[in-house]
Amino acid sequence: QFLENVIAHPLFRSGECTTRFIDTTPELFNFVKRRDRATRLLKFLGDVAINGNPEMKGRTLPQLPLSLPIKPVCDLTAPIPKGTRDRLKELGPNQFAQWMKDQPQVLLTDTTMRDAHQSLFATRMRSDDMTAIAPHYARMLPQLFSMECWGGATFDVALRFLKEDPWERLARLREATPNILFQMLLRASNAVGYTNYSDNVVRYFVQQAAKNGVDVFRVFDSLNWVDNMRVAMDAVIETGALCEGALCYTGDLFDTKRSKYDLKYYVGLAKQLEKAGAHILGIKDMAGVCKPRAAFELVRVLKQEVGLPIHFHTHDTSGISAASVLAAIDAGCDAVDGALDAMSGLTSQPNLGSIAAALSGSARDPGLDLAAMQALSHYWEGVRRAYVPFEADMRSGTSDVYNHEMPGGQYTNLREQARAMGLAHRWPEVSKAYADVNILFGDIVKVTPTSKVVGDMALFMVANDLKPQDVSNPAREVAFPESVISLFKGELGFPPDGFPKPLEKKVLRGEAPMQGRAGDHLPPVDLEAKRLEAEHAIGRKVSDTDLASYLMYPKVFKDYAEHRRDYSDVSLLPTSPFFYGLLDREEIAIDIDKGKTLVVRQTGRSDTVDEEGKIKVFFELNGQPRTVRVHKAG
Ligand code: 3PY
Ligand code: ZN
Repeated sequence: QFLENVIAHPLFRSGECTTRFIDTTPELFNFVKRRDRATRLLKFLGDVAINGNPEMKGRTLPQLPLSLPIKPVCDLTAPIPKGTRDRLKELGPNQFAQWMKDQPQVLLTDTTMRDAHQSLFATRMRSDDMTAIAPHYARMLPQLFSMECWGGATFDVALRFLKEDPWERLARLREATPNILFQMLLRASNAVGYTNYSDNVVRYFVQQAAKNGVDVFRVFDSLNWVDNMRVAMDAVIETGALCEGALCYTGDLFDTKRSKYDLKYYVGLAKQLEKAGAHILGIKDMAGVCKPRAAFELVRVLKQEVGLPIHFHTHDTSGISAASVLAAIDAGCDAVDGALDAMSGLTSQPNLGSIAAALSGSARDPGLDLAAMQALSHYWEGVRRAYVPFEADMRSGTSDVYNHEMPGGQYTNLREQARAMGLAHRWPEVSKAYADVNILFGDIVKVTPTSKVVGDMALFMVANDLKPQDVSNPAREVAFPESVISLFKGELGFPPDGFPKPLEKKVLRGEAPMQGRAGDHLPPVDLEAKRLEAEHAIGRKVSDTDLASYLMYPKVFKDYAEHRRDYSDVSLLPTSPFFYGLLDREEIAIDIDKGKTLVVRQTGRSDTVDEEGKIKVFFELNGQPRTVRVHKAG
């Protein structure tokens, strides 16, 4: 605690302390008795019991108690079979890519732990639900190509809403599944954020991710600007990990009226990515608009034009994405993404179990154990029940996706944003405005973060009853959202043909957009100075991975660190008590360390508020009575 006292001391924070600081500051040696982890976790549970989890505010809660997810029967003491990660270690990335092309089977990625929940329930899946099943994956599905389990929105949401450390999630998963490649989604210069970072920050983030267990980096740029991907791609290649350079698919390959995104455009992009050093070429159909015919033609031609293995990713928003996946495979695609059955469909990926079953016995049979996939899916079915309040009220695929082109990973998040702004009932207008904004912006690639800007503008238009002609009318004053101004300035890069000039003029009020990459204008960040700044901000030592979090999201990380200080590591709680609190007489076990388990039982609560406005919540902790006093909010 001495170091924490030093860091927290006002004199130290002011930067004015001298070498005599320690000798002349006796209070540095005042050590407060820190409440132990169990007490802090009880405080959290008490708060949720009385005030609810803030995340649940305004949502319809499920019927409690929830039945627990059922884990498959699996001998977890059995040795872990070798998998793709062992092969990568053996071959290195170049030969591994060659192996991908040479072997006849189609390789499968399971996106359940990243894109599937990002797309189905606003990225809210907690680490506990993932780590509980990770050792089963290692033993039951060692033939998987990869597990996409990190990056994209999961980083931000873990810290901001779930109050857990994404790096700890990665470490726990890595320990449990050492044999299967872990894949992350990296937004190139935007890393896992919504804006371009300094080049050295992007490099630092990639190094930390590789060091802590990411093997495959799917790198994309939200405007398909390959020059803006090089820093991230070079950093990945330098770590020895697999670099999957992804082109984002948008529009319609066969729509001659929209020739901007034709075959020539994608072949050109793929060649640039190959030249930039990608080991794998990703086709990232983030909205799920790549129709079967387009998927076949794209893969067929790209297989001829580039020498890289191809990995196809899509979303099932339309309801027919499995047809696109099978078409891509027919055209020679090397690897495809899907989500395990219970986490598939709608805005998520197509059904991995069904794809595997459809291919079984064929020349390209992926060779996975179908029964194992079903057993794991059964577990996810149970997990999903706890997240129902975050799901969009969507029961079927919708061909409307070909109009709005909203990424699957954005859909539930944007609905969330609309809900928070009181616009839930005007969702059809939001989705129409989203399509209008795309046209206003010049028909751009929409994927994080450009998709976020389009979403912000769509919400802004609906909230302010603005029509596209109001936005483009030079005589009509419009207070554009900050993110729109930033986009037109070029802070996220540029589409190949720039933004439409008249709107650019209006948004930037005549100011010129920046020239070149944002990264060329952003000075390198002094990482050690930032570490010190972070330590001052949170009053404790900051690890390398903490620093990476702070560099991405300084305020979010600070809030998270405060939450952790007050409540300890809430990621260790099972999901139902985390979101919904314990029912009276309900008991849970919390594994706080290897071999150290807390048994917590909520025994009741006081009926009345005391003179300080507090309610007592009664627990038993390992059989001993404990009371938590909670301030009743509101
Ligand atoms: C993300 O960047 O989070 C995405 O899922 C983009 O599709
Ligand atoms: Zn996706």
